[in-house]
Order: sequence, then structure tokens, then C-alpha cells
Amino acid sequence: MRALRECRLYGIIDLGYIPQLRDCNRVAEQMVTGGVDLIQLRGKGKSIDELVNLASEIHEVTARSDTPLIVNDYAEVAARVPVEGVHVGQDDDSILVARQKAGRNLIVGKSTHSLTQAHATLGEGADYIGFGPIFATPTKPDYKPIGLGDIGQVHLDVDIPIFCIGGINIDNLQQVIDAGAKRVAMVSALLKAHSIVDYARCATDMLA
Ligand code: 3NM
Repeated sequence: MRALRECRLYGIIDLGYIPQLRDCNRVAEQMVTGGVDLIQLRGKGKSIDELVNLASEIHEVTARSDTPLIVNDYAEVAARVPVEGVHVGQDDDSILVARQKAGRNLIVGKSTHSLTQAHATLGEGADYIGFGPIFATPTKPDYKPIGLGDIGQVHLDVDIPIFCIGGINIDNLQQVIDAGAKRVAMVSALLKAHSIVDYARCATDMLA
């Protein structure tokens, strides 16, 4: 599997953008072909059984390449499907509980929305953090953007991989990189792109 430190572009398959769930495999394949380094399955409101089924199908695709698959929120899924990791939010399971529920050694990442939260997460044993939302985002419309200002500082303070997230697209990616980001996560920009493959290739070139 690709090491987390080598990952630059994190593609999130948010089921809210995928009307036909049978398209998830195709989306995952296109992400892999476009060079997305790490993929997350995000299915707010889906049952554990539904997520287990989807995660196993997507994992068959990602496992053919060396792309780790991370499941959002539900470590229970990781106990039933050999995904490579789990991602938790500030209001979800703690990192420790997520590891216990998964019952095995795996990547655990956590969303952070400020420098204070980013520092706190280090002590909890996260393998990576999300940091954002940098810009306003249609995917989490009720979250207030934190802007570009703390990106430089968080990279000085936190020595695990940091994925900037929230409203990031090809048009503003250079600003995020110039602010100090080395890694980004994208949801809507990637999923709504005319060609996921071309969009991902463009983003990975910029992050190289
Ligand atoms: N987490 P888009 S922002 C899933 O700040 C998620 O932790 C965020 O979606 C955070 O790329 C976000 O469409 C949504 O803006 C990102």
C-alpha cells in the first residue's frame, strides 16, 4: 500500500453526489486512473450494512492499485471489510474507540477545524488530519471557512500528514499550495468534474 506520507491528493466519494450507488466503483476506478493517492467512502445516513457492501466493492477496485481506502465515521465497517483506514470527525468516536471498534491496526485520520484542534489531535494518536474548511463548501454548508491564514502554522506545528479540505478546486488550488499546503482533499470539485481522470491528473501535477 502507498504510504500516507506519499499521498498528496485525497479523493472523497461522498454518496450525496452519486445518485446511482452502482456508479461508486466506476468513480473509484476513475480516481485511481487519475492518480488520486488515497480514497475515502463518505456515506452520511447510510446503514452499516449498506456501507459494508459498498466498501467491499470499492475495496476490490482500490486494492488492485496501491490506493488505501478509508471509511468515514464508522469503524464498525472496518471490522468487516479489509479497508486500510477510518476517518473520524470532532463529534464522532475518539481515535482510540475507532481503533478498538475496528479491532486491528489501521490508519485513523481526524477532521480538525482550528490550530487548537490540530494540536489536540496529535496527542490522540491520529495518523493524519484534515484541516478546514479552508473555503466555503457546498458539501458542508453550515461550516464556517477558516481561510488560508493558518495553513503555514499548522504545517510548522504538526508533523503528521495534513490534508487541507473544504471548497478546494483546480481554480483555487494554487492559492492553497502557496499558503503552505502539501496535501489536499477534494469532494465536489472532483465528483462533479466532466472528467474525474483529467481533473485528478491536473490536481496531482500541481501538488507534485
Ligand atoms: N470535511 P468539498 S470540509 C468532508 O473541514 C469535509 O473537515 C471538511 O467538500 C472539514 O471538497 C468537507 O466539496 C467538505 O468542498 C469538503
